Amino acid sequence: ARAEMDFEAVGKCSALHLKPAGLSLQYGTAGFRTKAEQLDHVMYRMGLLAVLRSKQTKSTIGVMVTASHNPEEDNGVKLVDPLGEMLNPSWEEYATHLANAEEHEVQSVLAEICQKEAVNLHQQASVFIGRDTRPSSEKLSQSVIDGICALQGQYHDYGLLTTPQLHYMVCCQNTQGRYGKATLEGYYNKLSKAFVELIKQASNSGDSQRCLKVDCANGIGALKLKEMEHNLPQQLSIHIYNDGSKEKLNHLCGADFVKVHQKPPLGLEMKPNERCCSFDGDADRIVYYYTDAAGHFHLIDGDKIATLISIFLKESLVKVGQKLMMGVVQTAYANGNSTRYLEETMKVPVHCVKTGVKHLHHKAQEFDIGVYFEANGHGTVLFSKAAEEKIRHLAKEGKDNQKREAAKMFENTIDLINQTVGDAISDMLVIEAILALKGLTVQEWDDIYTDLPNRQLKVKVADRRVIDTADAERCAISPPGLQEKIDDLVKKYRLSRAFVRPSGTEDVVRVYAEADTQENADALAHEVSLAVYQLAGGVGEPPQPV
Ligand code: G16
Repeated sequence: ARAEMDFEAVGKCSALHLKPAGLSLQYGTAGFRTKAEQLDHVMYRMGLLAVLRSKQTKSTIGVMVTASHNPEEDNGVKLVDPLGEMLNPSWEEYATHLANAEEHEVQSVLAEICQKEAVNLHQQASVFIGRDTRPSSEKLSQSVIDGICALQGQYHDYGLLTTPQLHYMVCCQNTQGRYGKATLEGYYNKLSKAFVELIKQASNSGDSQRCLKVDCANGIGALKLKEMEHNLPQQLSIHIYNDGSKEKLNHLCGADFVKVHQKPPLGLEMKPNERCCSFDGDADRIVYYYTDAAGHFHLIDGDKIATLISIFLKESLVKVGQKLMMGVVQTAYANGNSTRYLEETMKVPVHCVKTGVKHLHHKAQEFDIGVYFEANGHGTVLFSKAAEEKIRHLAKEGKDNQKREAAKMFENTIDLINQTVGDAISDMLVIEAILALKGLTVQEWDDIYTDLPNRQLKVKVADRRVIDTADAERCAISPPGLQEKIDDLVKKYRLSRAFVRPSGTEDVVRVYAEADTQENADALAHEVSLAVYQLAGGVGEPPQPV
């Protein structure tokens, strides 16, 4: 009864954030995502949940209002745990439960969570809030604030932020500033200082200016990159495209569009061999690309980013004279040739996990240096505490001059990386620094290995939950017969592979196929899509050939 009493204010306020009848949502790959107009009650309730999580962990919790790569009409919300990681899985379940509770159940669900997790309601609560540039985001973040206030939590609203910036702020706050200062200025200063130090060491750093064209998906990345620009050195000349002043968020542009369609974004003119990159709608993903002299488009995705960074870190370790255990974490979407290159040529252990940064992050924590990237460009590098301390110690006290200098470079690399989550701005600077230091052109980077031709498609089905997968999503265990069918189709082609999985951010089933030629990858993807359509309850027109 006491718990019920504590939640009295919650009930009153809930009436202002009613759940649409019959609506049921799931905390998916990256939180809740759906049409913005269906999310008001979810935002309010996630404000409530963030307060409980904050009280339980005695730490600041983050709430980010964004739907990242989804269309502008959608929105979403995800919670950020104390060290800047994604919300703990058991709390994801509470989030789903709370979001779907009927109006009269909200208070008892809160009481149940408090009881199960031994939440001390007298404990102070603190929540950081950030939002992307969607038209619906401001109002929805106000609903989050209503939820926080209904439980008397403290909050700091950062307003417009990239998702990784919010993760960064939360981590800084909970490490009492050891990770950095929990302000935008602190973020810009830490990254730009590390970047400046690194590219000072590039042999041609003084004379040549490096140009980079950046497609910001008409999103938050444009605003934040502009804010940061004056902190960056002259040597890097950034040209921002799709800054949101004219066109719609993510529409025919951004990292997801470029990756999935394997073509340049609208609104960015490319001259042959110019280095270009795209952020996604909340700037946690990045992909690079260029067109060659013959006009062919070349995509450099998350797998090639992971490879470049791994090569650099491996070489750096040799220079520092340290043997640290390095591993790379990928998902089923990783190009077969990237995995082969990493394992066979670089001799680095590679692990495959389920889609979703939280899964990659978790696995990467097992190494001294864990490099993780999804093929879609979402990723970062994690350094174990021991590894980081060792490098910092060597940078300060190392006896051998050369090794000490190498350790300082390594230290700057660590500082340039946002270890809380994938971060397009940070990843971009890491890549630019590595290319400058190694004197690599974008073509030379691309030529490290050749991607197997591949194709990604989406299939609409009545209920995507009928598809269940195993083995890091590489095998469909339901509906019956689907995997057998995929196996038969894959056998028709050389160097082929295909899998299907329900998306955790959109109401579709995703299909991935690769094979020896683009025609074969396209044909295989189409045939697998038809199998999904037939065996998993496809709706609308059957999938058309690519
Ligand atoms: C989110 C997740 C990523 C995931 C992507 C697609 O990205 O953070 O880990 O790869 O969704 O997920 P799904 O295939 O389940 O729809 P973002 O950039 O949209 O937040």
